[in-house]
Amino acid sequence: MVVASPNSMMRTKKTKAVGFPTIDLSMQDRSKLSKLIVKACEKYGFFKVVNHGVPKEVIARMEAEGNDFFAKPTSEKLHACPAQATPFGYGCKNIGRNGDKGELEYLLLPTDPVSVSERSKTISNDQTKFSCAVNDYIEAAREVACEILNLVAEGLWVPDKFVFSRLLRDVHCDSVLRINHYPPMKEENKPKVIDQNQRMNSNRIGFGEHTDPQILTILRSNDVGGLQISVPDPDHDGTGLLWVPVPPDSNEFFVMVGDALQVMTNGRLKSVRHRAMTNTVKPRMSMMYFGAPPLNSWIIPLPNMVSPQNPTRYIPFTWGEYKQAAYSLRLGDSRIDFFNTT
Ligand code: GA4
Repeated sequence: MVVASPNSMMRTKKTKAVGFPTIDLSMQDRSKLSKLIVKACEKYGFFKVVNHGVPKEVIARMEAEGNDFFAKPTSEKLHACPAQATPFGYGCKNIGRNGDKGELEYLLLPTDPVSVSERSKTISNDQTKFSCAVNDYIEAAREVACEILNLVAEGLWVPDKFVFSRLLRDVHCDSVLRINHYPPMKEENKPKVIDQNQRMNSNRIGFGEHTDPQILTILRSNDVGGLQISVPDPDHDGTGLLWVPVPPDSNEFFVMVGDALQVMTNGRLKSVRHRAMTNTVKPRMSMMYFGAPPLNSWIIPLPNMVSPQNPTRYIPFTWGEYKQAAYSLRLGDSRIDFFNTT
């Protein structure tokens, strides 16, 4: 049974409870665990993991480095701006290359230790401390991602259980770490908007709705809410959608299926549409590890996900091609649709 803890329950305007799954990674029964994970990925493309085994100290050091960096004066943060043609470094409000804006500032980092160390020079006064904290965090998040992906493969009866995790462990993997900082918005700057749920929502969108292009995302935030996921509205036979706020939990991780995993499972697992809202009171800081394959990897539905009854839904493409397409589109575009066979 997928466990929806009471604090992850959310009442919609029609007083229907919408819960999302919480998965205990320390569960002994591996077959049951893999089934729970697959079920969560099929239904929501999203779940929370508890008992993940990442030491608190690894998370705390990463959090401290993020806080120290964003507390710096803007003039200093700008030293970490991206070099031309790379998305890496410090960004403020601009998202991607096609005019998307958000109410946030962020750091985007590559995940290989040599590049992290190289980048650290422009980010921190203590390069070694910063790169150690980042590398330890990346390693821990990758381990969580790989364990979940092995369980996904087992739950889907894929013969090679390392088929997904091997891509994240490849030395040439294109994984990314992102640290987002949403400063509190002053009341007078907040326009009133009617959201998808047809409710007045006076919070401003901090990072617009999108799906993550990669294989799997491991998200962790401080104790400030803001993340919302899009789920089927139980009142409309699954045809309508609702935005469901995710209560923050600074000790645990949230897992999101990305587009590449949706394609490799021939659409069985769903990449989750999500967004982040700002608030008036406290700064929110989130950190995401985006697990991605090497640029030249083919993203193709796995043979056991395809049958005469369930033919392949996507044309073959490499991760590099998909990434290029993502950067040529807007944040909220459904880029996966460009690769449909129909
Ligand atoms: C969404 C997930 C990651 O944050 C990210 C984002 C990237 C960026 O901010 O540079 C993208 C966005 C993300 C998807 C579409 C493209 C690329 C902005 C954008 C408009 C780092 C990623 O890999 O894709």
